[in-house]
Amino acid sequence: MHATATAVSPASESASVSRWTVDEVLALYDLPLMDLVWRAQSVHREHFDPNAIQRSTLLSVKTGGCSEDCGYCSQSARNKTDLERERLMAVEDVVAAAKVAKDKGASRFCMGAAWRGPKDKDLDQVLDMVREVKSLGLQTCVTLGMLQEGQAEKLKGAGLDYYNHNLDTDAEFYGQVITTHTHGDRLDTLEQVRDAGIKVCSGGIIGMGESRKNRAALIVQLANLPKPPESVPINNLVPIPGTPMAGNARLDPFEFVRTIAAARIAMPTSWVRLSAGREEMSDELQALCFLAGANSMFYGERLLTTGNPDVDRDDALFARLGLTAV
Ligand code: SAM
Ligand code: DTB
Ligand code: SF4
Repeated sequence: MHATATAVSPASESASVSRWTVDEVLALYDLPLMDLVWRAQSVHREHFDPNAIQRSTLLSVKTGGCSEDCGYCSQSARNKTDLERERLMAVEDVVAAAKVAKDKGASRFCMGAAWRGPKDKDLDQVLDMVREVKSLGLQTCVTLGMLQEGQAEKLKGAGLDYYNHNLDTDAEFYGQVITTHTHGDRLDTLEQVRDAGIKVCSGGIIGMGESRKNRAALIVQLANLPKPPESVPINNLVPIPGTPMAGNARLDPFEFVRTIAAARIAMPTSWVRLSAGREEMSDELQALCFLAGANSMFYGERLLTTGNPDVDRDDALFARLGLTAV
């Protein structure tokens, strides 16, 4: 028998902290889809305008040649992908791309680097990028890998709004995807970001061969952080030729919708981002994701190294659904 729509709520709840268990999130996944989506949409409407979607544009400012062995990633030097490596971009080229993103209607510009973590000399150049992009009136986000002590404070000092650092998958499954760093390392960086007063962007990837229980556990690990991330990207694996995950079976799209809904319910005040994998999704599937509580997306023709829907297609989708960009 399925759980009823009202039977599932976090085990302990106080004004500021809610603690979810994996069983509770699994019970959400087990709801009939209509009950789950209805519940997610109800929670969503308590905290957000249901027709407003936040749009971030991504730019890979340093591409490929990464020392880490993340099994999904086109940019790991260990994976035999045909990606061209590129050095850290010049600040003026980054600013030019940010201006284009702003003119097209993005509110946040997110700069990604294929590093295990930044060296201090490279960080100085990223700090200039952050200052200049911010001065255009855009929110700023960077994703640079693991931070060492003092680096988060420098980013905060440059005016950084968000740091993206995904937990990516359940702690239990992590070692089957990545061996060059640990889930605990990711948590350490998230703590440094939080302590420096930068907003946290952290989510994960599904479709990597993990179980539904792993997916539920990832959501629990995000929701039960000392403070849930302000922004939670949910990525559908983009299978990249030359990576160990190139041949992964495609996840049932409704499982993706269920994951969005579970994230929305477990993290009611976070922005949940419908992230990688959108290019392959129909407009109808994306609409279902918004109904399930997604209220953010990547906007612009490229993610980091792979494609994203054309701006024209997204603008048409917004018009068809009556969505507004924030
Ligand atoms: N090196 C930094 C790090 O690992 O945090 C920043 C860049 S890394 C590419 C940023 C995120 O992109 C990863 O944590 C992962 O969630 C996502 N990602 C990378 N490759 C992906 C793929 N093939 N499909 C879906 N998401 C992917
Ligand atoms: C996130 O969660 N997804 C973005 C962003 N944060 C950095 C990256 C998606 C990358 C997809 C594969 C690629 O383009 O290389
Ligand atoms: Fe490197 Fe990040 Fe890709 Fe892992 S996900 S290989 S750390 S760029």
